Amino acid sequence: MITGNRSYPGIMILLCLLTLSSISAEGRPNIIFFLSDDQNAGFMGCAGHPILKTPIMDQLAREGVRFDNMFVTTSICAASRASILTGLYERTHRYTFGTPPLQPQFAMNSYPAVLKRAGYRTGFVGKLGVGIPEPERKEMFDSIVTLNRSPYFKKQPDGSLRHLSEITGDTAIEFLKNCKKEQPFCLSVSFNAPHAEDNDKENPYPWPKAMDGLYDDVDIPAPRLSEPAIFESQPEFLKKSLNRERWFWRWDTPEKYQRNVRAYYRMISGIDNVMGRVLKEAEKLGFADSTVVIFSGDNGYYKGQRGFAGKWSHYEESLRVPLIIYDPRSKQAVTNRVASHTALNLDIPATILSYSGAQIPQTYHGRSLQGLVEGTETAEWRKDFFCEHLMNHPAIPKYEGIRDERFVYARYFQQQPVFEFLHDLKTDPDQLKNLASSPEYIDVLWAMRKRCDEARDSLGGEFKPHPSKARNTNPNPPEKPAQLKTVTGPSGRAFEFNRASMRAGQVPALGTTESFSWSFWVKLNPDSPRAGVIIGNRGNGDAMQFMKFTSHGVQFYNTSKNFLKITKELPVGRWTHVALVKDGTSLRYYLDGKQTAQATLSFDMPELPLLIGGDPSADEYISGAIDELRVYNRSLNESEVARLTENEAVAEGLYLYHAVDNVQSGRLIPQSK
Ligand SMILES: [Ca+2]
Repeated sequence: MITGNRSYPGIMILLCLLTLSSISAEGRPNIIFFLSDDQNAGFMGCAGHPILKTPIMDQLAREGVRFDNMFVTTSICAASRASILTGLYERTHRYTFGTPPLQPQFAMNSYPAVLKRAGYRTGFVGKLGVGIPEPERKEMFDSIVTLNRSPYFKKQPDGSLRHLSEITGDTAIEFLKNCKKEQPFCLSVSFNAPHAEDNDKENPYPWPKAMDGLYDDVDIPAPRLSEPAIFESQPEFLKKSLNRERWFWRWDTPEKYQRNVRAYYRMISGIDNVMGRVLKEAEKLGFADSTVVIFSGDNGYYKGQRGFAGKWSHYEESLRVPLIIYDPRSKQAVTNRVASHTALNLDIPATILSYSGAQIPQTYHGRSLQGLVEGTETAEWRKDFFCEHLMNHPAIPKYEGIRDERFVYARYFQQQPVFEFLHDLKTDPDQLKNLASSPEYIDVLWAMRKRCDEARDSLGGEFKPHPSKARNTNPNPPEKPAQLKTVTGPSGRAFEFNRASMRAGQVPALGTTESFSWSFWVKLNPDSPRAGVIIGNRGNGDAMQFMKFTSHGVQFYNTSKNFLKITKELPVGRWTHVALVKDGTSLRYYLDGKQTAQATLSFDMPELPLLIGGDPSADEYISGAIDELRVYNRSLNESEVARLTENEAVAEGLYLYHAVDNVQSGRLIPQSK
């Protein structure tokens, strides 16, 4: 029934050549840590999945140890990845979408920083997903190449398109080729796949070409727990949450469900294939018998169960992730095992450091799993763990809770009144009954509440909004004063951004035949390779439509399909006047009043909140100053653009105008004409 019989030969050889011993310098092993994005624990052949083909993951599990009670403490990319780097709970590291970057003391104790100090060559490839300022990055990584989706298919120098998973593999292989036997390495390979392309409702799961045809003939069974009554049993705030909203994007009709599940499976098989390529290269380079391989995921995933999509909430589908640890030096007697101990994303950095022999920082909340892998752990293991979700998002309710081996307690503490869940996994493994108000469970409820309070208080106390939140993720926030630094600009004062963004009104929908113009002065900070000006709603919720001006060019972005890039250098370190004129389907790009590029635009843009600045959580930010931002609802001609570079007013069609001379005591007053 399944077509596309594929084999991944590399690892077979890799895993058979383990008798020789040539561990790197001082006997310290190399480490390759693969992380997938939005893959629930069950989505692997070795975990019993009836359809998915994951031969490399399966082989690693056979030759290593698979943990079948592996959880994340916060089920979302940003916070979980920060926990994986730092060994800390979200409540302590305080990093998630929409917060300022990771604090330096946490970055400096992250596993790559410790390993680098210990003499390892540290590399990172793929989705970092955590805002880390440049100085700390340098202390963490000898080599870092961040790769982000949107779109998944990237144009190559020869004009062909290559899937991001393959590019991630190519880049990982490049890192390996530069490694030497004398210096141990730790390479973290963080895939973007199988995370959906959220802004593309038509084709949200683009898979690598190597997976074409796979699962074509498979009928995907309906998701478990998808009876409408199960969804209906949820409290209103979960029925209206993003878990439901995205279900309508992904899984709400049988046709969409079939198409999207197949595509999602191809993305998982696609990363499995790339893992095989990377491991084959490691073997070719002679690292096979000295390299510990770890595979995990950043959060679980609802694929239609309970009428939900995505992650975020407290159910098992959201919290459970894969974990496989393979050590080529392990004795055969301890391999091909499934460990049932409760393992956490927080344990990954302690585990990596333990393999390296480096000191595990005492501040880490997680523990090394090495003893469990080797079957030598003698200390008592955890019986429960704290879990939470603290991101500010209007459609993701915050919660905190405790999961032990029998009960799951979760309280959505910002509901009024606080909404509590209590599930008994022994009698109700599918968590269909909420026992929080059941008289027989009153003692359990009180005990779980107390345990939750203790854990919460030991990790940072009751949730408080971040004191210096970078941006408000509410799509309809009240206009808040933006605290901005002012500098001298080409016309009076200008405002300087550094990893901040500011909401400044709306830009109406831009139809293909309509005309518009943008004009502003910018001085990009030369020390910041990512510096750029983002105008649009990048990072503000899910839709991502924006114009981005960087030192390399302009991106006009609607979805991964509707994407236009003009490559033209924008000077850094000096004030430059930028104008982009949309004249129907034609785009003209002006620098300092001179037209430098032209492009044809063939898609619409919906109405945009005008957000000026970057998206630190996606590693995109502006570092530099902007002055005299004007948006016109018509196309400007060349002489009008020239007049703007002389700071002469061009009033006709001026739709929105921000001059920083309106800033009073750090408060920007939007002005529109
Ligand atoms: Ca994720």
